[in-house]
Amino acid sequence: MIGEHHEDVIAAIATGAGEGGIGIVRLSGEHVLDVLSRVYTGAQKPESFESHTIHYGHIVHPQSQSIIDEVLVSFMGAPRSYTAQNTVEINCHGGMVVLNAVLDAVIEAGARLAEPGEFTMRAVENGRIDLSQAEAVLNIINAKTEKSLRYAEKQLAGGLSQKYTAIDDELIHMLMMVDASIDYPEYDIDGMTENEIISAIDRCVGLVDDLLRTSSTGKIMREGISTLILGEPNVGKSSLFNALITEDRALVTAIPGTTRDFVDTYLNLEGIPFRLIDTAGIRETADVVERLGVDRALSLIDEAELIIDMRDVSRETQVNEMIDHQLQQKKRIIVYNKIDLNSENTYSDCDVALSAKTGEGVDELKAKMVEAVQKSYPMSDDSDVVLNKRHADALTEIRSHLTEAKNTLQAGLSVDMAAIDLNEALVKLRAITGKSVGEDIIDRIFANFCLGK
Ligand SMILES: Nc1nc2c(ncn2[C@@H]2O[C@H](COP(=O)(O)OP(=O)(O)OP(=O)(O)O)[C@@H](O)[C@H]2O)c(=O)[nH]1
Ligand SMILES: [Mg+2]
Repeated sequence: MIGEHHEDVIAAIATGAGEGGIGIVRLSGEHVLDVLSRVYTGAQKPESFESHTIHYGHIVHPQSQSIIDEVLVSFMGAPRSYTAQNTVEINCHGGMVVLNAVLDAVIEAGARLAEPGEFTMRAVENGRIDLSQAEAVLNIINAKTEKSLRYAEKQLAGGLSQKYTAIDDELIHMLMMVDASIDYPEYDIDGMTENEIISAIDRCVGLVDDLLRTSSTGKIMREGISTLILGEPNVGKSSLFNALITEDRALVTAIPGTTRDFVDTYLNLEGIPFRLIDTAGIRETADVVERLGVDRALSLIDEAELIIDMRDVSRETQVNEMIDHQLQQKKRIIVYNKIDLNSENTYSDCDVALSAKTGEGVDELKAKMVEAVQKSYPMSDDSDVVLNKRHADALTEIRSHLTEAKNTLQAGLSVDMAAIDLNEALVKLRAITGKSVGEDIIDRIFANFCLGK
């Protein structure tokens, strides 16, 4: 179990792998300055460093005292640091060889290599942040757009934690009422307490629902809106894909059936991440490879959140009954392509008429894509959004325990039985915030962290 040896000084390379101007080796633990003093030479001895100061010097080998690198060392004293413990950051030159040499030196000087996520875990264990805020650190690192970043930053600042605390308070209050009515049934005049509990449950379900509504936005911020470009062969799907991402990624030729396997990439439109997928043109075909591509395209329809249904204005579109029915259930933008071939015409029976070749109408399509998403997902900048699937799953379970407790009370069954469900709801909620949370959950979360975080 990580985090057991809380007094250890832990160390890791905190910056990304590869070359950079600067690389950082981070250390945390009560006796971090002792470790540093064995590998650092400079004008001032580490023992006398004041908190939140930076020092110029050299990292040297702890035995031979030979110089490893010229560095800037910053010291953040407890509790005003990332981990809320004494923390040192060694700013070295940014190559992997030098960073590894500095890391080896501090480990020889008494530090221990940190487990993935151990720095953030110490911040949780020291009560500086809760578990949902720790996950926000990962959300920040993985943010796909500036909008997802903003939601993650709000989560780190404790916006969601406050909402969870409000639900926690309600649940504790209910459990106290339940306990009271079990211990002193004589005070329950005409089911007063039960009614009170039922209305508290309703209030609590309201709070949970408010959060659950944001989780669909969270999902798309996490995974992107899966957007399928679909149509017959040769209508210009790959050309549109390339025009949208302004890059020549997908193969384009005049030969129908060019795209086989799907091609996908992320596209950021006004802070909304779209996972754009170019697919094989849909048609009956004897070609085995092309048919696999067509099957794959069809199998993606179910999962897609948005379909760009593409047609070619220079020829008749064959309506494919089977897909057409499937597509009608979906959010769909009907696009006519190649308007440059037929410039006199006006097109009223589609959502956007464009030319992937000249770029005319492509911006209009982008606006339609954004509009389609904004209609279905709340995206105000100042709302707290449940980004993590783990939270959304727990909230769903909390909701069903609350409903179960209410049903029990309304059916006139024993209050003890309702108490079991309310307790379960509290356990699930605490698993989100990490208050007395099972260690297995903590391990799973921190295993996704990288070293040095
Ligand atoms: N004139 C004109 N030609 C276009 C336009 N868009 C695509 N084309 C041409 O249409 C042909 C097919 O384009 P692709 O983008 O490969 O079409 P696709 O739908 O991906 O085709 P498959 O992968 O075979 O299903 C190519 O010769 C393109 O240059 C357009 O807006 N105007
Ligand atoms: Mg193609």
